[in-house]
Amino acid sequence: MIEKELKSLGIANICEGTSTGKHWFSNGETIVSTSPVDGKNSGRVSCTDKSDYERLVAAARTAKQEWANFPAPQRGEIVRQLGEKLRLHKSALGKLVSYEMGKSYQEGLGEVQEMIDICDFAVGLSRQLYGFTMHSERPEHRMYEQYHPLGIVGIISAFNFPVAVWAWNATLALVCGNVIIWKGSEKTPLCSIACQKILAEVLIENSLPEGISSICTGAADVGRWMAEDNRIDLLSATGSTKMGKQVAASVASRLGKSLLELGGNNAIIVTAHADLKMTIMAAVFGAVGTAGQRCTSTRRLIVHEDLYAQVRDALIGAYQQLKIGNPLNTTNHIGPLIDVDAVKNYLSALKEIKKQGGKILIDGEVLKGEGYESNCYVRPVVAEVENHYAIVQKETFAPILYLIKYRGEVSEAIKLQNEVAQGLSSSIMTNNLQEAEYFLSHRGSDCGIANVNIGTSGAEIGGAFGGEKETGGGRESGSDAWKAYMRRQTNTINYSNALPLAQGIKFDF
Ligand code: UN1
Repeated sequence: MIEKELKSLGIANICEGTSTGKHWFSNGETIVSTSPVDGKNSGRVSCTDKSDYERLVAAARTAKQEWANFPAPQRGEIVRQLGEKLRLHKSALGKLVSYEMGKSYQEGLGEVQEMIDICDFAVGLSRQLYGFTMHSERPEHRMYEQYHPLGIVGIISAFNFPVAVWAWNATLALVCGNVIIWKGSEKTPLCSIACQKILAEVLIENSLPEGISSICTGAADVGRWMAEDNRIDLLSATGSTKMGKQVAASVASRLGKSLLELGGNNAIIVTAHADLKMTIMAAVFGAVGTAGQRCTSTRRLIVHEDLYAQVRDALIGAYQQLKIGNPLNTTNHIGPLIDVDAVKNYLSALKEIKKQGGKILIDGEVLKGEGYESNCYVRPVVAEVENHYAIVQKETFAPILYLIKYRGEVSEAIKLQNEVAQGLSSSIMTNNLQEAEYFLSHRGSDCGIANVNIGTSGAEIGGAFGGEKETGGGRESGSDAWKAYMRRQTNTINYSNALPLAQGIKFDF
């Protein structure tokens, strides 16, 4: 199915396990990557064992000085070349993402586009790693701050964005002068290998040490080695809240730095002043796009009672038109879940909704028959629920949309929206200025992302991406998220012949 793409990405032989020599290859046990699209094997990849891990950390340590010595704009030039290669490989990599992960080909291409965009962003940033200057309280003194590379940045990413989240972290970390070690998801190892191969080629072409970028493959063990390793100066982890809590505890116990981007429980508030057509578009894409497996997926729709019946009926109508099937076929809207374990979670959530008193409007099922042989295709669900149900409070990584009714003012809807443990993305659909501004004010959404008249998913790379509460508090991607990848230093320089002390203290002897 993707032989041609693996060849054009130059990783066909690697995925058959016939690789030779390079330091980022591993010798541990073999995992087989199974595509949720057709249930077939797409390649075999060997996991990183402890001695491989030590080898690649050693390679990173050797490379880090040379890379940090390289001026930042020249580091930007390397990232520019990475962006150029990604442009060349966009369709092959997009198709690999779609086949290995199961998202639609359009979304696979979109993910690669995000990588290209963040490369462009990082190239510009490489000339803008600015610090402030301050006026000193002492005469003939100067104060300023500057940012230095941290050293080694570890990246842990999830299956749902198998290439873009790496790029957000990798490109910023690199222009900031760090070397990187990446543990991608063990569910999408070919995507990780493809990215590593593309970047390694750029490094080789520029006679730079390959230890600037390494990957390790494997499950929780490998993540644990990284979290416990004080040679990793920053660990940026994207994934479940459960994983994040383990990483946070482990990194904190060595007083290390972590950057966490974890689960969401994202809501769209639909007020009585919402545009119905836009609302339905935003809600349906947010809930079923990537089969509900984005951390920004819309999980809850909090609708004003005046519009409730209309929204419910329009949603049911829209869901009936959705086509579920092979994501490489662009006429389908929804592809498979990542694997049969994800299907199990979906089925148990469905059971819980019913048990806890939810009313199912569009029932779910696992699809059988031709085209659904992988057993990973499910029908998206819509259910009427109450916000406080335990199942609604949980992030279920599946296309399940909860419909919740509110009465009265927008503050009532915001209260419901904020009454969950997670705080990633949120949005309000309204043409009423007061409602929109209230939602964006400090009394409004408590999330890291708050949108007006667009949905909860599909964030652009230019903004800082991340959220509050159990989402972990970290920010990746745009704005000044780069600061997390550097260490800040405050410098005070005395160019007088005296030594006045700060705060007017006298110390004569
Ligand atoms: C994620 O789901 O981990 O907002 C990241 C979006 C994407 C990023 C999602 N640009 O949907």
